[in-house]
Amino acid sequence: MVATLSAAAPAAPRAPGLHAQLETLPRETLQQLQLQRLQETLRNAWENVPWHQQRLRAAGLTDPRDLHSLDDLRRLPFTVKTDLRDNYPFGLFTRPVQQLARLHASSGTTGKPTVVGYTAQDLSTWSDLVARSLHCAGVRPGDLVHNAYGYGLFTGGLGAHDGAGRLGCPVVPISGGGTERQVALIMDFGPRVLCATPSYALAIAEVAEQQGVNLRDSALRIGMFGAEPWSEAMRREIEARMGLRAVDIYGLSEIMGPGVACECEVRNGLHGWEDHFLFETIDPDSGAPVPEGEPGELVITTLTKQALPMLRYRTRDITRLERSRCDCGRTHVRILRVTGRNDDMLIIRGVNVYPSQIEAVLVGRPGVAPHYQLVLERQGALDHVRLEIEALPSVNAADYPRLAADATHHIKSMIGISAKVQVLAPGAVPRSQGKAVRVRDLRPKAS
Ligand code: DLL
Repeated sequence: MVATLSAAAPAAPRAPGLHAQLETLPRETLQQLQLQRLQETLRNAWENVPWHQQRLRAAGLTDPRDLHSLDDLRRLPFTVKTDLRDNYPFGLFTRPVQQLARLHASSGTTGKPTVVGYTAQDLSTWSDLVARSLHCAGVRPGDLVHNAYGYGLFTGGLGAHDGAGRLGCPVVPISGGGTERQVALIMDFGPRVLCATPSYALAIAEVAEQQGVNLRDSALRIGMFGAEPWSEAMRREIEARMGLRAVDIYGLSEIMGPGVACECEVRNGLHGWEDHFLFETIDPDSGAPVPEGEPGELVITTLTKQALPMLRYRTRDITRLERSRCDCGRTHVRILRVTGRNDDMLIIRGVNVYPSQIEAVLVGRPGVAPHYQLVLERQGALDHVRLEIEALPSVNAADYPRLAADATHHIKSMIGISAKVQVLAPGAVPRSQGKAVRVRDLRPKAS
């Protein structure tokens, strides 16, 4: 029987969680723990990373113990991605690389990768948090996990792998790519859980359909999807084609990797694990805090990371924070679906647009496949945006102009922009094996 909620008595948690006590800590207790851990993090950064100490001194701190409340966090300077690049490769680590257990890196589109390091303790914390996230999404010990996140320097593969292991789940470490084989192993091994980017999950579904395999007949029940923005429309599409429950999992390598936040069964925002991280949202232009519930750039401070503590890291991800209690009983903040990155935002004739908004309109439209790319071009002095969409195989080429007109109309009425839509034949939009490339910038590079 489902417990009814009443305003007077908070409902007993329906999903107590893997770390039940920690996941339901009253806010005051959580904040005490956060302050204590923040002070320790600051001391670690101050004493072991000259760069941090210099910047904290410049911000007016004379001693790392000079931080007495969580509100004092605002006195600390932000850290940005270029700070990691400028200190490449190990300049922000608190200890020599010989004392670390692992390195990961994210490949930048320009220049050097961003390198992140973990102590053995950091890896253990990470596994705990991914295990907690998987459990929060409904995964249970013994569930077979098909892990199609890329293994290697990307944090997705090994992060999900270790977390599943920590929960007591056997893992198929297939990594990304070789999509026909993925389909065969899903049918033969019977995993209950699929870990992949949402765009790659869709690519797996498509190949299965081309092979005449119905993944709805497989044992898959839960999809742990993240590493890129995706829409509710995409969630419905994947759920319909794979017959599973699609859950959003968030993270970034600079902070840890997957498992910084994850949806629970209520799926009304992703629980950001506040015993390990502090979450803020700021106005991306002014850096000022935005009121709770308003969209802003997510800023994260780590509270337990040893090798690479991060102070007020600007993620460039745009989201909203909700601190009201979730129906699941967890007290940790809810980070609403990340709609996109600040740097992915396009300004089309004065209107700010994220690719995921376009996706939300396109996916599920009759005759249109859920694959698309935005192409940026320069014509004369002006930037132009072309939207390439793909027709379903069942659509006759003579109907492409009608599809284009239909998409143009819906994008105009729902997002407010006039897009130039081009309909391509089935298969023409490149398929992802990891993070999908949604924007192709063909504009001449500034010299
Ligand atoms: O993508 C870590 C990860 C792996 C998360 C597997 C979830 C699952 P990075 O490669 O450093 O790390 O990329 C981090 O990806 O700042 C967001 O812009 C985006 N991102 C990650 N998860 C989500 C999500 C991993 N659930 C960057 N929704 C982040 C939207 C996401 N964007």
